[in-house]
Formats: sequence, structure tokens, C-alpha cells
Amino acid sequence: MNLWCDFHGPNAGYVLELYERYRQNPNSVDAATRASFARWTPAVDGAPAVAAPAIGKIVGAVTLAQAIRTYGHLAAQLDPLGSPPPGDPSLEPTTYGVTEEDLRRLPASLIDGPFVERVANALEAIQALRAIYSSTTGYDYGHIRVPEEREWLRLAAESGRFRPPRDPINPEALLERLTQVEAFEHFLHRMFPGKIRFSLEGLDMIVPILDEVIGEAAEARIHNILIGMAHRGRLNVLAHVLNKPYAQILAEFKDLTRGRTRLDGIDQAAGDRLLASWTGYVKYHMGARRALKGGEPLNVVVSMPPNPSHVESAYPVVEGMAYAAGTQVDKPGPPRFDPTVSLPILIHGDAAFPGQGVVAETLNLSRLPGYHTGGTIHVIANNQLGYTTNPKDARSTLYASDLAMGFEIPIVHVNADDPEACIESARLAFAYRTKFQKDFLIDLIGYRRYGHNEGDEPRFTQPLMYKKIERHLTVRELWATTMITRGLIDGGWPKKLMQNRMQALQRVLESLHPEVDLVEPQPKAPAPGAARRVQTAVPAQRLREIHASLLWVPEGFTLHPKLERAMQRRGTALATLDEPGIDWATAEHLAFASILEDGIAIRLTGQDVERGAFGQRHAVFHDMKTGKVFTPLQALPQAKAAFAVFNSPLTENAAIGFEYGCNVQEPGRLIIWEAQYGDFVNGAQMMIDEFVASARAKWGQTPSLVMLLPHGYEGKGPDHSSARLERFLELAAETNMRIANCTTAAQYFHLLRRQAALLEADPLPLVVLTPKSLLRHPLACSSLWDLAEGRFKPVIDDAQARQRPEEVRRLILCSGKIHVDLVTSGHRAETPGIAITRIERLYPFPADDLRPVLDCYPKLESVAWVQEEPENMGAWISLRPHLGALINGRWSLRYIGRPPNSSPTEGSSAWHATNQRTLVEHAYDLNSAIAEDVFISSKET
Ligand SMILES: Cc1ncc(C[n+]2csc(CCOP(=O)(O)OP(=O)(O)O)c2C)c(N)n1
Repeated sequence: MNLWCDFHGPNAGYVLELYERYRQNPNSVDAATRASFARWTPAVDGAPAVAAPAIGKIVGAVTLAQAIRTYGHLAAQLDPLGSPPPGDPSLEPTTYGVTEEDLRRLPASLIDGPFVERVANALEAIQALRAIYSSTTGYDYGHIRVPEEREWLRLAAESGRFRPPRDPINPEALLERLTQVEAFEHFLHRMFPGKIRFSLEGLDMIVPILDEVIGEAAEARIHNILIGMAHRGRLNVLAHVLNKPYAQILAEFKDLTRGRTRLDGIDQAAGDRLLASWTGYVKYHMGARRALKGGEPLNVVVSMPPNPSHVESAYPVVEGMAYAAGTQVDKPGPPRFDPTVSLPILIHGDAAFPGQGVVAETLNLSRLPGYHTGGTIHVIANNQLGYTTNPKDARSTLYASDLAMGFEIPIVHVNADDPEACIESARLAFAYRTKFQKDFLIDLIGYRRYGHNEGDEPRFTQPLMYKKIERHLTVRELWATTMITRGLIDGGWPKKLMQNRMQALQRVLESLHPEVDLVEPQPKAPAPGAARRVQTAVPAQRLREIHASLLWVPEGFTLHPKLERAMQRRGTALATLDEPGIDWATAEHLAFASILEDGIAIRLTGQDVERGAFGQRHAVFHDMKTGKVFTPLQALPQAKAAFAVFNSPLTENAAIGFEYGCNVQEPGRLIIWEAQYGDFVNGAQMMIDEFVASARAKWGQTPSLVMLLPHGYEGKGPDHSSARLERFLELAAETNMRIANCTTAAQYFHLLRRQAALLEADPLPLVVLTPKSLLRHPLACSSLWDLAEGRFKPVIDDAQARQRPEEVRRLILCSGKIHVDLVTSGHRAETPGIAITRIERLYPFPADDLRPVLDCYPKLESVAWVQEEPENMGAWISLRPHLGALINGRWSLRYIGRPPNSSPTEGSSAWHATNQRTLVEHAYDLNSAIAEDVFISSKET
């Protein structure tokens, strides 16, 4: 029989093409195909050289094996509740015209793999592959584009090197652990019925998975393990992984704080400011920290930072913490990152992972130079529900984890009822992370024993699922049964263990001492008077020396001609003491350099910050001939600490979260994030609300992140104009941040230095509205004297008006760029009755600095607040009560500005110019019969 007839058409073409590839480079085909071709010679002139059906079957067998390796997870039993896997035709031999009999006749070596020696033929090899790839684990790594990594993952899966029996586990210890986990939930359920705890049950294996990863990490001498986790199972992980005492958790459940005043329990020395602002937080989002101490010099800290309810929002924060923990900045130059120092572990929800954009933003950070943490281990706590929502309504992908594929993160889907498979996934994750320093994802598929929270009835929405769950044995019970079947324990032991744990918890509950057991975070108190005492001036000589260093470029470095000229101009900026030649960017460089000289490291990130969105900064030079880069602040001979500058990816949310994390992890470093335009910060409102503004009150954290937000009305339209100052002012309370809108380079210089000097003594986030066109405006420039002798002034009075105070009838108060519009107006010289005072720090409101200004004009008749933002935006609404209190009825208080509007400003630059002009005219019009609260209305112009 001519067997060639079985091997024709596209198959024949495919095999011959494959063979040709093999001939040219044997390594270009997979190992199994290589083995087959080594024994085969193709037909010459169409005559078959070997028995042709064998080739057809060979191709079928090899393709089937390949399909199982790639798509075997589609046939894996991943759902503990038993729903059938989707399957895939590519996993069926019939798809390739191959029968079991055919496979039995083919050699096992055709399939290749570490198991081949143990099997007799290709059929057994395929069965072995199915047992690996379509078991209770689904290895999903076909999307990895680095061949070496793919091969490593294949060998790891197929060799079973992370699984018992090759890598044994301690079954008794596992049973005890699962008993602890389950007993904790049972006990809370029984003692505090209906109280929210976000039970872990159904995903109990998270704790042993974390044990495994943390154990491996400790052995690998990783010092900092940071766990990011939302609500699900958090209490259980806090109790068992972070060792938060049961007594403390139970005290929180008993709500023993009830009846206490807000001020109780906080050390009086913490200062009135903190006493008043402390609000605390719900127990299932609080953080914890645990130091593991072994016999050896094992110095491992496991921490779980607090987490707001906004699922996934803490994850860039955790990444930032891990990055900062692994970064050394004590030497000048760029920071040095060591990927073996810290390990972030993120536990996601299955609805949240594909649903929340911050996840994609965070994953995108994972391999970028300024953000790479050496690899994160992700676990999706996949209970197949999001609150009441089924997966089909929650995501457009098959798996909850599919988003990770785009970032080439290997994925293992694993059935949460198979403890050995779960432990293997943890070991594999850690080993991959160690080898390649990249992220790994475990999609832990389980179920949720109760409703979203314990007061919720899940049968309203998932009646059939919960019928199954009611009857479903817990993983502890399943594991106990396995152990009994394996003859490892006797039948009564699991129950005994459970009783012991429940009794132990009961004893803790009965002996609670609320005053001792209830521990709340202690916000760090500011050093009294530190902010007032801080010195920010830098002697002129020192400034000239660092300026000279900043102008240096390496021998042979070719600057862009325009930059060459700019550098020459910059070179003369400090020539005289009192000429205002220092522009914004020069002042910033001088501030940075002097801070580095003081030994404080700086990290500056944001979109395009290296050059600066307005071409003003040029922190990094590019050689015109070689493309090489040079960062003057990293080559500064005076520096005593590292300078980092990174263009961020196009994100605000994850980017700010990450910087916040760096900041709270290493509070001694000056961490600065810059928005491209100030309004883009609204993409990170969650980070501002939940972390920057309120973390101190909720969690006792003391952030000092700096945010630079370009702001100013320059005819660019509704976007690109406003940094939404009003939102920051609305969030400002109890001295939780500093908000400045400064108008000169020197003010900015002192502000930055002040922030650096207060990092330890009085840390607060700093929001700076920064200029755009004023970056180079002569009125925004400062002199060397201003930097060498001055300090940051919260209020700048009108120097001209101060010379003739008795002439002043109206005091204009304003902030930011509108000041320049006002003082450069032709009306300025004609209207001596008007003084114009700048409020440079909007929060904390500088009442003590403004009071003397108000008092110094004896003939004052009115005070006007002038702003370019609409009335419902900008500073007016927040400042009005403060101004009213200061004025105390002595004069009228007027608002001059745009009327309330839903959009920040006009869309046309001509329209903007008209309104801006009219606004200035109104401000100078002393005689107009302007009633209280007269607006400049776009309709009027
Ligand atoms: C940003 C955000 N939106 C909405 C919610 C309200 N919410 C809390 S948990 C939850 C479902 C989360 O589902 P999943 O991610 O699967 O986690 P699970 O609770 O099932 O463990 C929702 C919608 C929230 N906490 N955060």
C-alpha cells in the first residue's frame, strides 16, 4: 500500500516546510519534531522515502502534544464546584486524524519531555502530558515571547520538580494550617454572626500559598516582603501570615472602641493637631507588620500596608514601597536597585483584576527602569463572583487573569481544592521570579462560602451555585480525607484538631483586655515649631559652586545648539547678587543640587520630566552625535545622595500611587511627581483622596509626597489650564498637606528646600501649582540674593503700595499667574489706590502673615479676591471664610473673577484674552458700582 496517500495537501506542505526549517537549523523546531526528523528522509521527486502514514501520524502526534502544552489548561479541572472546562478541539487526537492505536505505535520520544523515560509509547506520553497540563493545574505560558523562559516553564511543569513526591510537603503541617484558617472563620461566624469579615472560606489555600512564598523568600534572604490585599480574607491573612494577635482582632470585633472619644488612646505628646485628625479605619482594611526572626541572621519584615476600599488602588503603592525598599540612595549618582531585597505579593479579586484600570497601569510599570521591583507574585483570589456579579458580566475574557497575558506574565490556573497543586504553583512562582526577576500570576480558582460579606444573601442571585457550595466539603476536609486515604492519620484526628483551635480562640475571647489588646496606629507627631525654624537659604558662594558644577558636561559631549546657548545664558544667571536672572528651572536645579549636597536623595518622575513638558528642565542631556545621555545632577561632585529622574509611562493613577508608596516606605527621600498639565492629576483622584489627603487620619501614615501641577489660564482651553486647585483645598483639613501657588523662582527654591528639610520633622504632602508661560517670565525670575538670603514667604505684599500705604483704597488678594496679569496691566501705574498682595501658600491658610498686611493700609475701603478660575473653582470658595474671619466686617469683601461654570475656561484663546482683560479691568475699576460678588461674566463681554 502506498502510505504516502495519507500525507498530502496542506499537511504535506506544512511538514516539508518544517523539515526545511529543521534542515537549516535543527534548533528552530521543537525537540519532539527534531527527534522525528532525525530519523526521516523526505521524498525525492515525489517518491516517498519512508512509510508515509507514519509521517502523517507523527505530525498529528507532535501537533497534539504541542496543543496540549499550549491549550491543555482549557481542559483542566479548575473549578472546585465541578463546572466542566471549556475544552478545545485542538486537544483531541481526532482533529489530527490520529487514534489511540496510532499513538500507541509511535515512540514516546516523539513527544519529548522529562517524563519520556518513564513511558512506553506516544500514547502514554500524551496521557502524561494531559495529566500535567489538563489536571487541577492549568499552565498558561504560551504567550511568553522569550524562548528561554518558555522552555524553563515547560521543563518546570513537566518535570514535576516543584510537586510532591519530587518536592515533598509536610501533610500534617498543612492540615494544621488549614484547620487554623477554617477555625478562625468558623469562630468569628459563630461569635459575631452577621458581622462583616469578608471570609476567606473557599480560598483557604491562600494562606499556605503565602506561607510557601514567604518561606522561600526568607531562605533567599529577601528582607522586605510586602503584601497588597483587598478585603477578601484579609483578616485571616493578618492573623496567620502577619501574626496579628487574635486578641487584637477579637477586640476589634467586639468594637471595644465604642464609647471612646476620638481623642482617647492617643498619646498626648502626639500633639493637638494629630489628636484632632485621627479617625481610624475599618478593621478589614488595616495594615500590619511582622518581623520574622530566625536563629540565623534572618531579618525579614513582612508587611501589609493598609488598603482603602477602592479595590486594587493600593497595588501601585505596594509596588512603590517594594521598589523603594530595594533601592539604595546613600551615594551620589543614580540610585542602585537590588532586586533581591524585596518582594511584592499582590492578591487580587477576580472581578477587580480585569475590571480596574489601575491593575493594567500597575502591570505596565513592572518592567520599566524606574519602577521594576524584581518581579511581583500576583495571586487572583478567584471565587468566581464579584459581589453579586457573574464572570460573564464582569469581564470580556475567558479567564480572570487574561489581562496579564499582554504583559507576558506566566499564569498558572489552579484548583483551590487541590493543596498540592496550589503549593506547586507557589513554588513555581517564586522560582520563576528568582530566575527571571519578572512577575508571575497564580489564578487560584475557588469559591465563596458566604455572600459578598457575611450579612449578604448570595442565594438571591446565585441560587444554583450556592446549592453546590452548601454541599461542598471544605479544603481542610478534603485534605483530611486524602490523608486518611493515604493512611497518614486516623479518622478522628482532623476533628480533634478543629476542636482544639476553636477552644483556643474561645480562651482568647474570654480573656480579652481591651485597653491592652486594642492597638491603634500612632501617627507620628510633628516636631513642634520645626516648620517655623527651618532655614532654606543657601550662601551665595555655595550656590555659585554648585551652579558651576551643574554647567559642566563631559569632555566631547555635544549638546543641541539651542541647549548650548541656553546653558551659556544660564551660566550668567548668578553673576550678580541682585539681578533677577534666575528662572524657574535654574532655581529648581539649584534647589535639587543643594538638597543633594545636604545628603537627601531625590526622585523625580512624571510624564516627560527629564526634559520637562515645557522644554524648561533638561535634567538629562542627549549627545547630538552619539545619543548618550548625561544627567548633571547625577554627576554633581557636591552631592552626597542619589538623584533619580525617570520619565513615567502615561499614567497618573498608578504613577502617583507608586510614588506615594516610595514615599511612605522611605520617608527620608524627597519624592516628587510632576503632572504634564495640572488637570491630568484628576486621573489619580482616588490616590489623592484615599492616600495623599487622608492616610494620616485613617492609618497614621505620614506622607510627604510633592506634586508639581502646572496651572494657569493662558488660552489653552478647558483642559491644560487648571490643576483643579479647588479639589485640593476641599480635601485640606487638620493640616494634612501644604498647598502653594508660588510666583517666583526663589519662592519655588525655598519651598522645595523647606519640604526636604521637613521630611523627618514635620512631613506633609506638598501640592505646588507651577507655572507654564511664567517659567521664563522676567517677573517670575529671582536674584541670587533671593536664594541666598530669603526664605519662603506664604504672603507677598505689594512692595510699591507699601511705600504709600495711605493711598490704598482697595486691597487685591490673588494667587499665582493672575498676579502677573494684574501688575503688568497699564492700569497699574494709573491706579495707586490699589495694592496687590499675593497669597503664595493657600493651605495652611497664612492668617498670621496676612493679618499685618490688612492692618497696614489705613484708608482701606474694600478687599477683593481676584482669580482667573470660575467662581466655583480656584481658591475662592475655600478661602472666603478665612478672609471673612480676618476682615471681620471692617471692609467689604468682593469676588472678582469668572462666574460659576461647569468647564474651567473658554475654548478659544481670543475669548480667553477678552475675559482675562475684562477681569483685570474690573479689578482696577475703583469707581464702578460693583456690588458684593460681582462677576466677570463671559456673557457680558
Ligand atoms: C473601586 C471599587 N469599586 C467598587 C467597589 C465595591 N465592591 C467591593 S468588593 C466588590 C466585588 C469585588 O469582587 P472581586 O474582585 O471578585 O473580589 P471578591 O469580593 O469576590 O473577593 C465590589 C464591586 C470597591 N470596593 N471598589
